[in-house]
Amino acid sequence: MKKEFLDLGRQPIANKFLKKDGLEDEFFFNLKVVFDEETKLVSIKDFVAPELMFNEDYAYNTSLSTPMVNHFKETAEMLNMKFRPRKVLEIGSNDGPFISNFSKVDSICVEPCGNFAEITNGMGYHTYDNFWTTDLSEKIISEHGYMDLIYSANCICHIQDLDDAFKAIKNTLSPSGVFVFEDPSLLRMLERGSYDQIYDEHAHVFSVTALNNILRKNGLQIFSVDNLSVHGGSNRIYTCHLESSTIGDSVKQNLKEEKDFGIDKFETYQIFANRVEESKKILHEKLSDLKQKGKKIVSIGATSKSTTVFNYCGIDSSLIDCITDTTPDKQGLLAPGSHIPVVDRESVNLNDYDYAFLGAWNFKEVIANKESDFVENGGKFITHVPQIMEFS
Ligand code: JHZ
Repeated sequence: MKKEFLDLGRQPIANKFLKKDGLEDEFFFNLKVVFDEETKLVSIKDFVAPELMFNEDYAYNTSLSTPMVNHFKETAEMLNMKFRPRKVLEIGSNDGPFISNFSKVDSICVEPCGNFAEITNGMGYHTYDNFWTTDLSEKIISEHGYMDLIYSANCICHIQDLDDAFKAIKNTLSPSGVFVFEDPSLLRMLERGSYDQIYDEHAHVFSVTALNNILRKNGLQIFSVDNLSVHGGSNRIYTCHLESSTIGDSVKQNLKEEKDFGIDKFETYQIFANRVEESKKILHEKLSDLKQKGKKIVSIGATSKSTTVFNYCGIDSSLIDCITDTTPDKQGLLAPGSHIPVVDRESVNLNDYDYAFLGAWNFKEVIANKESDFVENGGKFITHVPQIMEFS
């Protein structure tokens, strides 16, 4: 049975940045979150139609993020060394920072956002401009054969029907093949109070516990887990066909850590929900108070996560003047729901502001280092993770 524990209110499409004249038909939905007592999976209660989120207007370019490009290069090198795969498939390849480390002859991509599928096709990687399903997996097997490595980053948690996705992966994997994927960690979200990991695209936030249950049901087993710092705390999950590898200590350790935290208990989620409501109250009060004192506030990073925060906490351009973002496709547009203007970082003198809210809190160190001049001039950062606080 699925039990609701959190209501994040009326939310827009998190990555759909808007033109001033495109506000009337903005799509909204109710973002409620449920816990499945049987599988222990945490999911959005009412999914948004995938075509509304993942299409040719998708605005998140991985290659514009140097830390993430480095992360994917290192990941590709490590997987190459460990598994020496010949045939490689990436699901959700975005603009190609991972697949570009593999051979064009033996590697293929699946990417439903047309703008990105065009890029990796242009780079020479056969890219299917489709959602990942069992139907597509059959087509891929007939055209390319079985895969030795299937990799996916920040994409499997976007897939609403996990049973179908995992069945399709099992079908496509060669007998000794591995399926490796990484997504934000539910445990880290619960520990850090980072409720903004929940938005339309994240149909689920994964624990190792829930994945272990669902993968097994679909003929796959987890044999290793890496805990990563990217995206505010993620897990890299290594899987293979059932019984085809021994289960490593990292799996047992992660399952134990999650059990000790109470990840399998509904009460844990009720406590989290209370913390989230408190965070909303404090953040809104803090920003309102600063504004009343005549302070100017900017936000850094027009992230999907900040869409959740601003819409849940009722934060708009009366509190935050603008959001700076390095992504050209977001600049000159209005942030989803809050309609705060998104501007190029280069067009803003940060020293004109007293406070900078970290929409991209997961890049806290990178941003603090880059913006040391702001701090030297008396500027302060505000973050809501792990609790509402100022720092400089
Ligand atoms: P970032 C994305 O979420 C979307 P987001 C996606 N759905 C997903 O699953 C998660 O990642 C994992 C900008 N920036 O990576 C660049 C600056 O402006 O936290 C990006 O627009 N200045 C695939 O959107 C944004 O911030 C900087 O100095 O929450 C970061 O977005 C830096 C470092 C970044 O992901």
